[in-house]
Amino acid sequence: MSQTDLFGTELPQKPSGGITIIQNGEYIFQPNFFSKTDSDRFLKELRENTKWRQESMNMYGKKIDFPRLTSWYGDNDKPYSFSGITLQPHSWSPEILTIKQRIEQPSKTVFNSVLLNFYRNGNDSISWHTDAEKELGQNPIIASVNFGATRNFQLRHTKTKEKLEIELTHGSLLIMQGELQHFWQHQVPKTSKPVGERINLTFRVIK
Ligand SMILES: [Mn+2]
Repeated sequence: MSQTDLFGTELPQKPSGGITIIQNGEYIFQPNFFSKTDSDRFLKELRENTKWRQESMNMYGKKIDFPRLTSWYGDNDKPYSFSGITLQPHSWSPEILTIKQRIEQPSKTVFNSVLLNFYRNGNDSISWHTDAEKELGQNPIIASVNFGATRNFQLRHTKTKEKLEIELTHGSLLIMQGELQHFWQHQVPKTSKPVGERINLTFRVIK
């Protein structure tokens, strides 16, 4: 059986759970890392218990809300800056700590911080960016956990403009590693399809 992309082109079969090597980067994608039961429970708990915030940025003197809610949890009080804002972490909640402990073995990493994003519907999104902030060090390992609606995650090579797409399903785990953050941008585009709520956690190591 082969997968096809949006244009009906055949894509190579990826060994489930293995490392996929791409030009200037590597990733591991496990679509069913968490069981359906666990995923349903985590989605509900994260939705209700997380200290969600509407962050905004200033653009030409106008306050622009980010098209998603965010929250930052972590080990320590090191502030973390991204997209022009600085966040102080909340202390780990039981459910976030459980998720962190479950993904550390496949990631071969002990994480000390996580950024959570709440995509309320298809109008919420994140546009092209990299997770290559200097606090994350050289070649950061980023583990992305997904609950709720499936959203399309796109990667774009900054030089060749090659594009890859991964459907981030309920309970999936995507680990990005190698030099990927230096050569590939990523985004979750808006969609006109009716989609439900999605919560994404990206675990990181802040140096
Ligand atoms: Mn990112």
